[in-house]
Order: sequence, then C-alpha cells, then structure tokens
Amino acid sequence: MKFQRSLVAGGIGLAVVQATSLKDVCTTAHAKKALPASEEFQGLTLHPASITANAVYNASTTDEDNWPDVYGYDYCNVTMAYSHNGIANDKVLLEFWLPAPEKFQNRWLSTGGFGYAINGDEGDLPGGVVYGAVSGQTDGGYGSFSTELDAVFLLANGTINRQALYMQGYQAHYEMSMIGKAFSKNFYDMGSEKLYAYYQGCSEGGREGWSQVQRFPDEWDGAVIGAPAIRMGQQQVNHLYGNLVEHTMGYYPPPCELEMINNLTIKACDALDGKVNGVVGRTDLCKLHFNINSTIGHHYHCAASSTTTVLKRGLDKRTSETSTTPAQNGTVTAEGVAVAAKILDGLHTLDGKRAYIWYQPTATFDDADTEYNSETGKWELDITSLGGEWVARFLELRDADNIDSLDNVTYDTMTEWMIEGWKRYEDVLQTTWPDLTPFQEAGGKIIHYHGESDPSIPTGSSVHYHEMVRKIMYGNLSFEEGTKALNDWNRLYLVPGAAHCAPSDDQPNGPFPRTTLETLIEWVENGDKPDRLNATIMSGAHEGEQQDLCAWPLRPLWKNNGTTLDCVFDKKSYDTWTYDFDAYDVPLY
Ligand SMILES: *[C@@H]1O[C@H](CO)[C@@H](O)[C@H](O)[C@H]1NC(C)=O
Ligand SMILES: *[C@@H]1O[C@H](CO)[C@@H](O)[C@H](O)[C@H]1NC(C)=O
Ligand SMILES: *[C@@H]1O[C@H](CO)[C@@H](O)[C@H](O)[C@H]1NC(C)=O
Ligand SMILES: *[C@@H]1O[C@H](CO)[C@@H](O)[C@H](O)[C@H]1NC(C)=O
Ligand SMILES: *[C@@H]1O[C@H](CO)[C@@H](O)[C@H](O)[C@H]1NC(C)=O
Ligand SMILES: *[C@@H]1O[C@H](CO)[C@@H](O)[C@H](O)[C@H]1NC(C)=O
Ligand SMILES: *[C@@H]1O[C@H](CO)[C@@H](O)[C@H](O)[C@H]1NC(C)=O
Ligand SMILES: *[C@@H]1O[C@H](CO)[C@@H](O)[C@H](O)[C@H]1NC(C)=O
Ligand SMILES: *[C@@H]1O[C@H](CO)[C@@H](O)[C@H](O)[C@H]1NC(C)=O
Ligand SMILES: *[C@@H]1O[C@H](CO)[C@@H](O)[C@H](O)[C@H]1NC(C)=O
Ligand SMILES: [Ca+2]
Repeated sequence: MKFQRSLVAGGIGLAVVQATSLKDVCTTAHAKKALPASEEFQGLTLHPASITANAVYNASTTDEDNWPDVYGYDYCNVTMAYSHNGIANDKVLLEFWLPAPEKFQNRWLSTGGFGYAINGDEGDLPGGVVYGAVSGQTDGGYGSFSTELDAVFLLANGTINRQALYMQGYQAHYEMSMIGKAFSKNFYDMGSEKLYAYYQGCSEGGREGWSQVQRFPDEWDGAVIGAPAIRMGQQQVNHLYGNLVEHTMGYYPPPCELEMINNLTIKACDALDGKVNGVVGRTDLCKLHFNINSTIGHHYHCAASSTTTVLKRGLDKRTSETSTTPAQNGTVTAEGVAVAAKILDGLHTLDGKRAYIWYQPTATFDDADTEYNSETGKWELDITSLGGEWVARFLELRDADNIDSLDNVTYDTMTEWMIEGWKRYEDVLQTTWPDLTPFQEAGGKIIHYHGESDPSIPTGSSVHYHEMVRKIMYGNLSFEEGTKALNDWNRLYLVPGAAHCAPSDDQPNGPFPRTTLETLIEWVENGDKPDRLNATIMSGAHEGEQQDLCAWPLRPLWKNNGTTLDCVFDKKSYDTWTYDFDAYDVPLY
C-alpha cells in the first residue's frame, strides 16, 4: 500500500492508485500485516492475535502544557501485546496512536510516565499525533496501562520483582521504541524513508528519557526531557527532609506560615530579574540577596477549608482524601523561619557535610506540610508518602505506602538511606551516567527543561547533572569552550516561576515551554538551534503571549523596565548552583 505523498515523490501511478485514508489502514488486518516478525527482536515474542485497532475522528485537546491547542485530528488507536521468552505468564501491552496517513510526517514519539507510572495513561499520546508522529506508551508488563510500578514492585515482602524494576528502569522503553518504529514503518509502507524518533516526558518520564539516552545512542534523534526524577536514591528520600527538620527542631509550622514565608520571598525577589511581574526569574539572586529573617513578624491568614486533596503517592496523582483545616491566623515566628531556612539549606550530615540539596527559594513547601489534630488543637508531623513509600517499599522491601514515624531518624540516617538506594539501584533507577558521547556522536539532540520553582524535584538536580556531563565529556576544555560544545547538542533551560512539570499557581504570569517538541523537531530535521526556547504565558493578564527562555548557564535579566530580555552570565549566581557533595566518598553525578 502506497500513499499519495510517496507516489508524488515517485512521480508515477497517481492516476490509478487511490490515496489511502485512515479508514482503509485502521483495521486489525492491516495492523497484523504491519506487525514485525518476532525474530527481529532478541528474546521477545510478538502476539498478532492480541492486536486491536479502532479509528478515532475529530479529536481535540486544549489547555495542555506541552503542546498547543489542536482541534479536529484523526488517528488510529492500535494496541498489542508481546512477551519475554523464558518468563512464565509475561505480557507487555503497547498502545500506539497513528496519525491519518495524509498527516503522518515520518515521526515516532515515545511518551513516559509520572510518579511510579511508566506511562501517562493516554494523556500524553496527542502530543505526538499533533506533530504527525506515531505516539506510543507501554504498560511495562504490570498488567494494565493504569498499573504503576509500586503496585507490582514486591513479589512478597523482601522479594523484589526484578523484571518489573528493570522494565521501569530502562528496558520497557527500549523495547517499545524498537517495536513501535518497525511497526510504524510497515504500517505506512515507508520503505527506505527515514523515520525520525523522538522522546518526550517529564518527572519520572524525564528519568525514563535519560535512561534511554544514556544507554541506547542510536534509538533517538532527539529527546525533550523535563524535570527528570534522576538520582533516585537521593531524590525520593529527600522528600522527607522537610519533615525531618520539623521533627528534629521540634517545631511544626502551620502550613499557612510556610506559605506566607514563601509568598513574602516571591514578593521580595520578584524585581531582582528586572521585571516586576510576580515571577521570580532569578532564584539565584534571591539566594544571594534575600534575608529570610525579614519575614518574621508578618501577619498571615488562611481561611478554614475542607478540601479533597489528591494524595500524592510517589509523585503520583492516584487517590484522594478529604481533610479539614481550621482557619490559620497568626504571625510568622522565628521558629518557623528557622525551620524554613534549615530546609532551604538542604540535607547535611551531623558533622556538616553536604548530602543533598533542597528546592530553590520560591518553591512551595508542600513536602513539609503539617497536619492539624483537632483533639489537641495542634499542628503535627505529617510524613509525606512521597518519601515514606520509597523508604518502606524500595529500601525496607515492605508492602507499605509509608513509614510510621521519624523517631530516632537523624540527618545521618537520611544520608545512609540515600546511599543505600543509590547503591542498590545504581544501574537501574539512579540514571546519572554522565558520559553521553555515543549519543552525541550519533547526532542526537536534547532539550532539557526544569521549573525554577519546582517543589518536588530540585531544580539544582538538573543543573548538577548537566554540569557533570560537561565535566566528564569536556573536562579538558575551558568552562566557556566546554559549555559551547555541550550546548551544541544538549541544552538546559530553567523555566522562571514554573512548578513541577507545570506552571505555578503562585506565579501565574510565568511562561511555560509549550512548543518544545516542535522546537526539537526543527533542530533535528532542519538544523535550527534553539538559542532561546519558545515559551507561552499560560494565565494571567498576558495569557497567550510569547516569552523566551534562556539557555543555561545564561540567566534572564530584563532591561528597559522589563520590556527587553537579556540572557547574561554572572559568576556569583552560577556559583549558587554548584555543590560539593562531600558527604560521599565517591562522586555523585
Ligand atoms: C468535530 O467536533 C466539534 C466539537 O468538538 C464539532 O463542533 C464538529 O461539528 C465536529 N466535526 C465533525 C465533522 O464531526
Ligand atoms: C484504544 O484501544 C484500547 C484497546 O481496545 C482501548 O482500551 C482504549 O480505550 C482505546 N483508546 C481510544 C482513545 O480509542
Ligand atoms: C500566597 O499567595 C497565593 C497566590 O498569590 C494566595 O492565594 C495565598 O492566599 C497567599 N497565602 C498567604 C498565606 O497569604
Ligand atoms: C537569621 O536569624 C537567626 C537567628 O537569630 C540567625 O542565626 C541567622 O544568622 C539569621 N540569618 C541571616 C541570614 O541573617
Ligand atoms: C486574626 O488575628 C488578628 C490579631 O491577632 C485579629 O485582629 C484578626 O481579626 C484575626 N482575623 C481573623 C479572621 O480571625
Ligand atoms: C508485609 O509488610 C507489611 C508492611 O510492613 C505488613 O503489614 C504485612 O503484614 C506483611 N505481609 C506479610 C505476609 O508478612
Ligand atoms: C528510639 O530509640 C529509643 C532509645 O534507644 C527506643 O527506646 C525507642 O523504642 C526507639 N523508637 C523507635 C520508634 O524506634
Ligand atoms: C583529556 O586530555 C588527556 C591528556 O591529554 C587525554 O588522555 C583525555 O582523553 C582527554 N579527555 C577528554 C575528555 O578529552
Ligand atoms: C512560540 O509560542 C507562541 C505562543 O506563545 C506560538 O504562537 C508560536 O507558534 C511559537 N513558535 C514556535 C516556533 O513554536
Ligand atoms: C515600568 O513598568 C511598570 C509595569 O509595567 C509600570 O507600571 C511603570 O510605570 C513603568 N515605569 C516606567 C518608568 O516606565
Ligand atoms: Ca520578576
């Protein structure tokens, strides 16, 4: 079956062969014919009988952070299963959304997960279809597209499901892209035409992206990687640090107090980027110039609320819980500020060595939220399951969603937890291999972004990895030359005011990089290097307006009363983003 586009290219047969429509190709018979042979994939068996196909017409997606509004697109939804030879009862599900033949642009897009999920449960698939790419998601072999790793991670208390662990770590994405690319080529009868391969994901999905770039240099032409949950050994334990500071210092601030401290921080640091817009574009200058003690004595008030909050389990949005909080009315205390300052300083061992970093000032203190006890009338420790589940399930190997207490846990215990997870999962979830030479030599391109006010994965985590890659690959070059060489194919953009993989409610006038896959495609396919990254203001008075993001290590600085954006280098600011992790006796990448 040939399509009009390739017939035109061939220049013959137009009069006799009908152009193929979505209706013609979106059948199980055609999908079965397009399924590659199992022999093409070592160790796998593909199951033609499992194939389903259904056409979807006139779909629309709007208000998405990662691609613009699109109305009225059509696609073919194909699902299939394969299994690993030698594993009993093994079944991995794949789902592909294939654009209508006349809209297909020789592209493949893999999409990743969030929290402990390995996919976005169809939510991310439109992001490729709108750019003429076949989009794919995998279920990792966990039983369904909505089953997440933590649900299948233990075969019994004490026994890791290593197949699931390694599928999540990197194997499932590799297998999906190999199968999906071969399937796409057959489905559209591409012959020897090039299929461009892309990856797009944020958070755990960002980690999954790095897992592929670090291991499989020929798999991708380019990857969009947002706020990656890399350095997982440190990352997940770190969620508990705010709680441990409160527990150690013996002060449990009402959430409104920390919120007020943060609001005052945003207000005080807003102008440091040269534009008074409620957005802190320079948290580095905020670190250098803002004294958090200045918030002491300010009055705060938060109304009583009964909220059904999404329970954040492992960064994931899965279940919800209704909680009632009373009105909070008070003044910011010296104790509250001491707790906030200690949290912002990041985890250090008892003898003062740095073990990890916290979020930037201006990131909300969500991890450190306390809980109201209506019997005692006091605010109490509320251990976040984001960190607690990691310790219970992934370190202690118990089928539990959290730990019960932080009694007897010290800053040294936390450091030991970090080392334990780092060692145990170094080859599978740590995902910080810093030598990307094979990927660079294969011509791959990376656009990496991270919200500057991310309250769930430290912005500095992305900066640190980026700088480690520079040092390992270009350590012989000067800082300027090494940066130039790295930026030639791998760019990092910090997003002013943005939270975790999304714009922030507290800084609503901030931009968000909404057309990044398009920018990556232009870089890969046309050689257009993104010196700055296109972003869009997603809410507020200037909603819809365009705003550029600066490429690291350049930092934004507005001139002419906030009307002209400069991207500048400033050594003092840069130095606030570099860390010496001297709590460890081996390098932390
Ligand atoms: C496509 O959907 C829109 C609403 O989403 C509707 O207004 C329009 O009539 C539909 N078009 C067709 C051809 O079905
Ligand atoms: C895609 O196909 C699967 C399997 O039939 C189905 O569960 C899913 O709902 C379909 N999705 C869409 C958008 O059609
Ligand atoms: C902090 O700012 C946010 C957004 O501007 C606002 O909704 C909230 O009420 C403020 N919190 C406090 C404690 O003032
Ligand atoms: C804030 O106040 C505390 C307690 O008085 C003091 O130890 C600390 O040095 C002060 N911090 C700054 C940055 O001035
Ligand atoms: C909060 O406390 C202040 C004084 O501490 C008082 O004047 C004000 O009325 C209180 N506000 C509310 C809403 O309770
Ligand atoms: C597994 O661990 C959980 C959490 O510690 C415990 O509640 C459960 O009883 C254990 N199950 C078995 C079979 O020991
Ligand atoms: C903490 O340590 C004390 C003293 O060693 C011990 O009595 C207590 O049971 C411990 N608490 C927990 C929760 O382990
Ligand atoms: C750095 O220079 C040394 C000595 O000349 C050489 O062995 C090494 O391969 C170089 N490394 C890089 C990353 O260029
Ligand atoms: C940049 O973003 C604006 C919206 O802010 C959008 O209109 C424009 O198409 C984007 N440009 C590119 C090249 O993606
Ligand atoms: C600077 O910009 C702000 C906000 O747009 C405006 O209110 C103010 O008048 C401007 N100042 C000057 C001197 O133009
Ligand atoms: Ca600003």
